Amino acid sequence: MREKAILVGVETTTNQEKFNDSMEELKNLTETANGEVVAVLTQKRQSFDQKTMIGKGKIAELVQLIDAHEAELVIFNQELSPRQAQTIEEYTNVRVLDRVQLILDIFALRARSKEGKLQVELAQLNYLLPRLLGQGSQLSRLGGGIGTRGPGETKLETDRRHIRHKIILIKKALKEVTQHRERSRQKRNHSAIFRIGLIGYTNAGKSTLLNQLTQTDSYAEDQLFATLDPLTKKWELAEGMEATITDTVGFIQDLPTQLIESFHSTIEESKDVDLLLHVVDASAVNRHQQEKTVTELMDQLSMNQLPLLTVYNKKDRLDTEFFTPTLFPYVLISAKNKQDVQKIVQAIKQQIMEILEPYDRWLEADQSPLLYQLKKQTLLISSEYDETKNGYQVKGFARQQFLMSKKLT
Ligand SMILES: Nc1nc2c(ncn2[C@@H]2O[C@H](COP(=O)(O)OP(=O)(O)OP(=O)(O)O)[C@@H](O)[C@H]2O)c(=O)[nH]1
Ligand SMILES: [Mg+2]
Repeated sequence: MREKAILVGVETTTNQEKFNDSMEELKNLTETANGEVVAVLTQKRQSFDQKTMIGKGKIAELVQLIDAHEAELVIFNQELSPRQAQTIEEYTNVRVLDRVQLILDIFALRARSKEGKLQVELAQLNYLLPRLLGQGSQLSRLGGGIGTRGPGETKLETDRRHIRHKIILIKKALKEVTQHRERSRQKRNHSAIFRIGLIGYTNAGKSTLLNQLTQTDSYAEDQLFATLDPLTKKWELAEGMEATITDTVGFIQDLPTQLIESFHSTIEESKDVDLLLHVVDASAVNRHQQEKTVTELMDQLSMNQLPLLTVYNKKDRLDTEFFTPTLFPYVLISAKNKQDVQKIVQAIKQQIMEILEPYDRWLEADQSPLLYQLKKQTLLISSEYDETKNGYQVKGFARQQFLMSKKLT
């Protein structure tokens, strides 16, 4: 059963540019959280109302809407202060959430790994803590439904002290998981494998692209935040070179800061790559806004130094004649089209050739184990056997480190 929700948004002079898109996104988010949007209430104001965000008159309108649609909850697009949420609840007698809580709820639904679950719980508790103004009602309603889910919901204590204690425990557990991850990351660093990371706005098609490239079934769905935990898969180029591709959680506008902090270690992981693929839904009406959100977050997370290839996706939904790219270098593809996937493979190869060092060497015939290594661990472009000299002329691209360790420089 989908819960009936009413969305509320306040348009001010500071947010008017993004307002419609962000209301549309709030609707998608609500549906992703298994809610049904029965009505949308918007209002233009100079500034937010201190007590109720939307003011008394509009609250009365909201109450009428709730009655008319038998709505079970109200979701505000703006972040509510604890007192505002409480006041609005008193007027409306239904559950009141804001955008941050909704996003946290979706993350709670989606988290699969131990680390992901801990991160969501930490973010939820951090959000909850300043909101516990000693009112018991706030927590006693944690029974079920949108905004109440989370790994720790049943154990949530009504007491701030308890929550603080819990935060400490989670941080400790998280540290252990992170250290474990760090160890395996270092192990991976020692191997010369080329690492590719996927980033992009939620629903852009990252998981679909990963599946197409690696021909496996990771979790692709037309839902926001289908992927929460990073997922690394092995990928082999036609030339034989082995690489890994890591899928990550999709970015979103106004990503709550609590979340960015909680997911730091996951995001750190996607910084540890040789090449970033920024997947953009080229058919999204608010494409430019989405691009901007991602590039700004990349700046904030100091990811802007990494080699980057933009993948404009969902070409099939687009009149390509009128398509103007904004980010370079780029490829325009449909991740659902097998031939297009070849296009992106070519573009990735081009990037690899720019990132790695070229080599052009002679190998004696008895060096065939090294030839095998060159095939697997470097981008071997050609290897020509010369009968008279009994050896191979090999050309390709490899890490400097690799070339040095094999004395190929
Ligand atoms: N028409 C069309 N749909 C696509 C294409 N690529 C992906 N999709 C669809 O877009 C939706 C989202 O794809 P995902 O691969 O789950 O997107 P994502 O970027 O991994 O999303 P998150 O994990 O939520 O960040 C799915 O319904 C896909 O089937 C494409 O080239 N064309
Ligand atoms: Mg995904």
